[in-house]
Parts: sequence; C-alpha cells; structure tokens
Amino acid sequence: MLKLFGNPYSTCTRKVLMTLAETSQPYEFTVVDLGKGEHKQPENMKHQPFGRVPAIDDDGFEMFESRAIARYLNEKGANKLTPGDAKTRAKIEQWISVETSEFSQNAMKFVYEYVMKRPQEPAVLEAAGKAIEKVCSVMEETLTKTPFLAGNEFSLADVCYMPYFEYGMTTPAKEIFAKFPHVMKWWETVSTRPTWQKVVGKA
Ligand SMILES: N[C@@H](CCC(=O)N[C@@H](CS)C(=O)NCC(=O)O)C(=O)O
Repeated sequence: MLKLFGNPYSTCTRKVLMTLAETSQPYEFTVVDLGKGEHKQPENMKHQPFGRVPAIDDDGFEMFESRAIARYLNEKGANKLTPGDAKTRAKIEQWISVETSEFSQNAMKFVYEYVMKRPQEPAVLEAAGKAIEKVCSVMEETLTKTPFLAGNEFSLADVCYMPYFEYGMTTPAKEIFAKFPHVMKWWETVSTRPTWQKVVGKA
C-alpha cells in the first residue's frame, strides 16, 4: 500500500492528496507534525532528506518533491489529470512551471504573514503582491478562453495552484485575486470539487 508522509495543512502535501483523490488511489497517511518539528527528525529525514514534507513510499519505491510525486501518482492512477494531446500536456507543464517559479513563493509570503503569523517586511509583501497580480493577469487571459488552465478539462496544472489559493483567499491576497473575474470563477469551480473539499477538511 502506498504510504504518504505529510501534513494535511501543508500546501505541498495538499497537491499530493488532491492528486490521490482525483485519481482514486488508496493510501496510508502518516502525519508529520510540523509544529513539533517532526519533519526535522531522523524518522522523516529518512524519507525527505531536506527535512520537509511530503514524501512517499510506494512498496519500497521512495521519493520526495510534491510536484514530482503528483506526476508519478497521476501516471499510476485512473482518471488521469493529464488529459488531451501533447499540446494540452505541454500547457499543463507550462502552468506548473509558472506556479513553481512565479506564483507559490509569492503567495506564501501572504501565508507566512497572515496565516502562520510570521511577520514579513512591508516591502516583501508589496513585491509579492505585485508578482501575484502579474500571474493572475496572465491566468485571467487564459481563463477567459477556457474554464481550466490547460484547456477544457481539470488537470494537474489547476491542482498545483489550489493550495495557495485556498490559503491566499483568507488573506489580503484575496483582494488581488478579486480583480480578475475569470480567475475568481475558476477558483469557485475548482475549490467546490468534492475531492478538494475533503482535502481541506470542509467535507
Ligand atoms: N519543493 C518541496 C517543498 C516542500 C516544502 O517546503 N514543504 C513545506 C510544507 S508545505 C515544509 O516542509 N516546510 C517546513 C520546512 O521547510 O522546514 C516540495 O514541493 O515538496
């Protein structure tokens, strides 16, 4: 049985949980308590050598890095989150790359400040806000044409943004998101999926 080591509140773990839910795969979840520093203990570092979460052990096949894990699990699952042809899959990769390089690190500044109460310099938040706004403006352009980031179907690209939107919506980043009506409509659509509601403990 697939073993997942992570934390249900962790953004990176949530990408994996959502992938598992959407692709209908059973797993055994070992909760790593970040508050107690368990992620830095040898037990977790055996699975995740950087002392973070998540990691998996799939019948002896061990790996870490949330996006890589999500891609691997998607390969194995039913109802794959990589629909369509080569062009659609290339767009999925494009959007995951934007999330990794432009979006999540900036969205996390708001999460640190307002959710985790780890004070950020005002200039840091301002720069993060501008970066988020830029990404949302590019998303908006795409989402005026198609309901999901990579086209007409929900995909791994959407999954990768969801954990950051979920927390971001509880912070002033929400006001940035709200400038973009198609982004807001997309968020309403993806966040009300029963799978996501379960992942975030709302169902
Ligand atoms: N690139 C890694 C990042 C993992 C990561 O930063 N996880 C966070 C939780 S979302 C964590 O473990 N933070 C604790 C720490 O870095 O000490 C991935 O995608 O899995």
